[in-house]
Amino acid sequence: MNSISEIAAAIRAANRTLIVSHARPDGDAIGSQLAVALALEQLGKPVEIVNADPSPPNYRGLPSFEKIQVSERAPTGHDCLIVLECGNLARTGLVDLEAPRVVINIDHHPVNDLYGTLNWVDPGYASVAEMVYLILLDLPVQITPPIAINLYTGILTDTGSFRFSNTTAETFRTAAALVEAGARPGEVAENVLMRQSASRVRLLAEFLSTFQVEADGLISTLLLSQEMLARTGASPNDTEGLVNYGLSLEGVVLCALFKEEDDGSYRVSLRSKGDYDVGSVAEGFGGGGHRNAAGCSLTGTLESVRDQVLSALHGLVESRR
Ligand SMILES: [Mn+2]
Repeated sequence: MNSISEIAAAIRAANRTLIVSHARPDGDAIGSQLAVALALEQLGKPVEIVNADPSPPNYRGLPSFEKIQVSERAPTGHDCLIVLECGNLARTGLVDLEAPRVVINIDHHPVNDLYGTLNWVDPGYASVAEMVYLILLDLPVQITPPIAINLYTGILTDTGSFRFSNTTAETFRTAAALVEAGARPGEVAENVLMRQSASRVRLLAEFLSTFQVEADGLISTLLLSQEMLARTGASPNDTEGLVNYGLSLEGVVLCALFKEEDDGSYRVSLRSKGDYDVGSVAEGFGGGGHRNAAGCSLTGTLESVRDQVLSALHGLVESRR
C-alpha cells in the first residue's frame, strides 16, 4: 500500500488526469470525483471525469457537477488515471479503459485487486471522500467551499447521515473541518436527501407493503419487482438506498432486499446491525461487501432465491443463539 504523500506526489506530477469511479455512481463516488477535479484545477492541471452511468438527480446540484461526462467509452490521452471506489477496473463499467503510466487506486471496500501502480485501500474509512480529503491536504490545495460541499456529500451519504457503524471519530473530525471550510450541513441534506422524485415516493409506498419479518422479528425481507418499477414509473436511480428501510424496524438485525432484474435474475442486497456479518453470507453466493452491507446475484424463481438466502440468514442467527 502506498502513502498519502506518495499519491499526492503522483497527482502533482501528472499532466493530464482522468478520474473514474464505479458504474451507477453514488454520492461518495460523485462527490469525491468532483473534489479531486476541483483540486487539480487549482493546481492548473487539465482533468476529465467520466462515468459509465448518469448520476442520480439529487446530486446534479453539486458544485461543478457539469464537469462529469457520461460515456461507456473512456477518453484517451491521459498520463494519470485516478480510480475511486472500485475493487477492480471492471467495476467502472467503462469499455476500452486504457491504463496509462500511472494508475492511482483509492478505495474503502475490503475486497480490492490492488490493480494500481499506486494503491491506497483502507476499509477503516467510512467513505472515499475522507481519504480524498487527506490527499488534498497533502497536495496541498485550499479546501474551498465547492470542494468541501462535494466531500461532505460523500461522507453524509456513505455513512447514512452518520448513522452507520462505519462512522468514526475521524469521520466527524473531517466532516467538522469541511463545515468550517464552507459546507452547510442543513443545505447539503436538503439538496441531497430531501429531493426525492414523485416516482420514488410512489415506489416507496408499494415497496414498504412487501415488508415481512421472521425469525422472531430478527430478520426482515423486502421485494422490488419489475412490475412495481413499471407501475410507479420508477427509474433505476429511484431504488438507491431502499434496502435500509429493512433495518428500521425495532428488533430487526438482518434484512434482505430481493430486486428482480430485467433478465429475471435477483439482485439481493443484505444489511445488518452490529456483529452480524452479511459480507460472508454474500460471499457464499458469489457476491461481496462489508460486514454490515453486502450483496449478491442469484438466478431462479423468487421462491427458490428467497429460500436459499433466508436459510443462510437463519443460520447466522442460529450460530449466535
Ligand atoms: Mn464509498
